[in-house]
Amino acid sequence: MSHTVKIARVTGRQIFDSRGTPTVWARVTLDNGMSASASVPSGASTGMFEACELRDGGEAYGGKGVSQAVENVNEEINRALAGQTLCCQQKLDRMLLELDGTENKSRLGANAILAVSLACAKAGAAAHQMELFQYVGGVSGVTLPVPMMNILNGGAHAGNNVDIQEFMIMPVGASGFRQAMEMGTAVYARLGKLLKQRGLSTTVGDEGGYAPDLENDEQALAYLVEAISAAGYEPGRDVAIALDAATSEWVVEQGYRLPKKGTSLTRDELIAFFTGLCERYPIVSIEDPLGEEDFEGFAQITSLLQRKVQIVGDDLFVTNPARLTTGMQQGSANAILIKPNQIGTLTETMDAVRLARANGYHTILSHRSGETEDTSIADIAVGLNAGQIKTGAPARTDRVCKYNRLLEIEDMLGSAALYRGLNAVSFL
Ligand code: 2PG
Ligand code: MG
Repeated sequence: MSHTVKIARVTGRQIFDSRGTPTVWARVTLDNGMSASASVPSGASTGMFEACELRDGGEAYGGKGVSQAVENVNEEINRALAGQTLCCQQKLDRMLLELDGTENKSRLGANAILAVSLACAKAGAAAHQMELFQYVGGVSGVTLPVPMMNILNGGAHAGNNVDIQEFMIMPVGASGFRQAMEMGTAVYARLGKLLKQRGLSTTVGDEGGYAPDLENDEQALAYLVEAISAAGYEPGRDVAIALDAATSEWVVEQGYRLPKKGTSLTRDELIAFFTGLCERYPIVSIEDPLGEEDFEGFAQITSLLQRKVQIVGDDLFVTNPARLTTGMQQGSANAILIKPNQIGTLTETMDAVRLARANGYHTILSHRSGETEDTSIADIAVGLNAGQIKTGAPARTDRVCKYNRLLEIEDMLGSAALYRGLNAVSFL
């Protein structure tokens, strides 16, 4: 019986993410000889309220080495978990939290803790001869997420002159995930052709989307609409648009300043800018339209747009149930981005999803701009019926591996698989 299976040891290693930056990998080996590994991603536009990513500092790797975090896995965490029964993810995660003992996981590192937490879940799934999505969600985890595919990159993820970080497409009119991929890849290819025809760059940013210099940010939206139509789809009905403005990167003392263009805006002007874009383009979702401390501004834009547009808190909530509670009390946003490494354990990630859903907020599982080959977020999205996933362009293996895993899960679920299309995003 698998509940008698025990953890034999936990090992860690420094590996590299998709930007060539060190990150943490961990393996959990069981006393029956089975094992599972996981690795953690890393952000560039990191929220100030995220759990602590422990980095070495100093000269090596530009200060970004993770040898201390890896040592914590190999030493303290290994000592604490070796011999533990692999019975309950919540119990193992609580042990990790207590062992760390800090508010933001700064002693052992959220990168060390999450790698072990996810490896425990994968080992648990393997010991029960289950897929990870089934282990996470049981028989109720059957919803394939609507992908948000970031096909034009700007902000901190690209060297171009575009300030908005992510211009994404959502194949809301697809009947299932496989068709969503067919639609998304067709639009991505069309956009590449269009940019080439206009003499614009088709090099890509950190998440695999094109990163051309443009006359202004709005032009990106016009290109997306043109690419959607050119691929044979109706903008808004078949394929809609989502933005991540990541405006925490724009915050200055007096309001906001677009880092690349140098334009200054007040909060009201920023809100007017986004509501204007929503009138002119088929936008169904905007993430971080205001800064990470501006619960009030978030509440204002939410009340203006909430019937039509999903307002997503990423840096605002940082997958943290306490910050989400503050937001819910004030009516800030109506959706939450869920990034396991912002909070640091699988259990707390699941808590955030549950709290959001119980209060009518939409949930979007998300990658980071620095990624690895780990596909856990695909399984978590299905297991928890999150409804949406954001994991980059349908290009570059660090992004596509998540989409490919979802294709595999859709096949495994067969006729049980659900895809909610526009219902996953809308509030009508
Ligand atoms: C975001 C993420 C992922 P980063 O802002 O939503 O796209 O970026 O990982 O750089 O924080
Ligand atoms: Mg974001």
